Amino acid sequence: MTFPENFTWGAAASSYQIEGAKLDDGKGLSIWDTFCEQPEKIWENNNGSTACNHYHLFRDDVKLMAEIGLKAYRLSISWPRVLPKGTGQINPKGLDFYDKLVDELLKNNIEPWVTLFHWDYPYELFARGGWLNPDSPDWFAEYANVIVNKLSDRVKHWMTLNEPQVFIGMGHQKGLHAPGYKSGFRDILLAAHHSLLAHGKAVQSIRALSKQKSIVGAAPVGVVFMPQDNTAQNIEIARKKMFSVENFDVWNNCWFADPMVLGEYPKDGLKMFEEFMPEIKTGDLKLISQPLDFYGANIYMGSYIDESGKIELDQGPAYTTMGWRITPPALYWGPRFLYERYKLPVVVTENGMANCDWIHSDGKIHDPQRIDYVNVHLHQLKKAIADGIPVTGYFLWSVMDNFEWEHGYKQRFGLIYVDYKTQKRYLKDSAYWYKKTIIENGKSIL
Ligand code: GCO
Repeated sequence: MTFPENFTWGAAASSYQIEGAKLDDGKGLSIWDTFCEQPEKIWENNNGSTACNHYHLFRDDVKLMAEIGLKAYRLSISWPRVLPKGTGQINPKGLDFYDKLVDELLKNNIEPWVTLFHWDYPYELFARGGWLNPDSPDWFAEYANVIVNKLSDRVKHWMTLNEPQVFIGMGHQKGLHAPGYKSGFRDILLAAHHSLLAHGKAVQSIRALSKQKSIVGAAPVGVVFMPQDNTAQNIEIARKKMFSVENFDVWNNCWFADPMVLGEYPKDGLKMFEEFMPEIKTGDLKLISQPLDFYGANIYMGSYIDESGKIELDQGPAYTTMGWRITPPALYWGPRFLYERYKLPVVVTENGMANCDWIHSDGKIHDPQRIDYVNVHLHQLKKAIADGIPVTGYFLWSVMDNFEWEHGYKQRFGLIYVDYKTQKRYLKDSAYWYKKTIIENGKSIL
């Protein structure tokens, strides 16, 4: 059992969570800037205005990534940094930042994997209706064109949207993320449909304008269900659960992935949501289902399913500081079920844990929990590979501690510890462990 040669060992972060530089060099506001301006939305009223100051410290950060030995870095682009109003006028200095970042990564032999949208939507476009506006897919296509034109001579790997389940579900339905809406279900489905059209248009743009052969996917969150045991019957029960739509929300796999990959909305969802469905125009699903090269899955945990199809909760679970249960087989069943349904090579575009890290009295950051978490998850991933599931990469979330959305700086996910007061960085024990794992191509993952 080994990891394939050329396996992509990476780590990830996103623009709003690390860059800071809220208004530097002509950047426009994003809905996360304005959401954080509202009192009580974020833990201790934290915000991403400075975050890790990566905008100014990116060269040092790339150096640390190189020291960890990352083969790839998954970054996202701040749309309003490049197009301050979302469309129209380009901000050359904003675009230049990503240009330099990509160069710096390549100089250090780190492959950039670029996500076009990781939630920092331009405020100006939000004021015009955001994802509810029928022009929103075209706005996104215009933005994608700018980025692809600028970076595709060096960037090969692309992801369109990060976790539509979350920016629609948490942002438009629950109101816990920007823009903070608690909309009715009709608006949820409309915004979701527009984001799917935006995905399709962005894939078209990447294919049409890339200066080299592009490798394209999206990064939805994998909502993973796992069987109690390996009996065929229980595996089918978990699989069925994993690809059903059961609630009036978008927290499932197929509402986004089925249209993207299979070219149709799931039938159970269509039936359940019938009353609230937006108009689906001729050609919409064809546009949405542009061929993809990989399925990016953000997987942190899964739920065990009992024989009657219900979620089984163990007592006294192991959990992270996010309160998330630690369930390593999610990294076996998730990729396996996703591959069996969508037939695309899987890249784990996020996996990791928040831990209570601090600088210990010996000046180091000992995070054995994270080391073990990643170890046991990689073990399960290796098992999936051994069972014939084509998994081609793994991105640890996150390369560095950062602004964890409504949790602010309370949660630390990084391989690199960030002292936000001084902006000093320290490699945690897990970073050294990951370095060794990468060098050995995962040989010690048993
Ligand atoms: C997500 C986001 C990340 C989070 C991470 C931990 O995919 O939810 O991509 O921005 O920080 O998942 O919650």
